[in-house]
Amino acid sequence: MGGGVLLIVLSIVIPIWVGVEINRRQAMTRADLEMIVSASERFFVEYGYWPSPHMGTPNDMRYGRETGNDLVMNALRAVDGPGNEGHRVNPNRIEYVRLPGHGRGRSGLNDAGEFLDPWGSPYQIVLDTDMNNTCTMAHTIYPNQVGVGVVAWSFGPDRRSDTPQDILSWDN
Ligand SMILES: [Ca+2]
Repeated sequence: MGGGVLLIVLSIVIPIWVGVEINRRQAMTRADLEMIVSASERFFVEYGYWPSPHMGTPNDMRYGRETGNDLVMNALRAVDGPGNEGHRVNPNRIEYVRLPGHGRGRSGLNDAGEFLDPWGSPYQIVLDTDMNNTCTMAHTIYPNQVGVGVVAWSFGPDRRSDTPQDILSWDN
């Protein structure tokens, strides 16, 4: 195959591959967001509170920004660690999620136990810690989410929040 032909073939194949890879990561992300929400809701059914050491905190807690999402994930994973020391938040030690380690192009846990999306950014999670049946959204363009106790989102391929590439657990 001549070099020119090879370049033409690559110029066609590489964009297709990039598109397939983005779709694959977005699908993985949507599944992760659904898992975070459904696991948190099952946790709530069991305990009557959200998987957080901050229940009672006004204005609701956001995880993945100033406070790591490992505090939520440790409770959901039944891990004795930050946020769930001595299994105090999940005393029945129910394992709501089981997650692999983070890898290139693959979501999972980093060494600190934070749940990262396929692009390496921590998932953002807001829990209704003041129990007023609304997730108050702080430091974001997104409006408060009424009638839900947990929302989550990913920064998406650009690794920045509040951009059109964000992937949301709710219908915006
Ligand atoms: Ca609230």
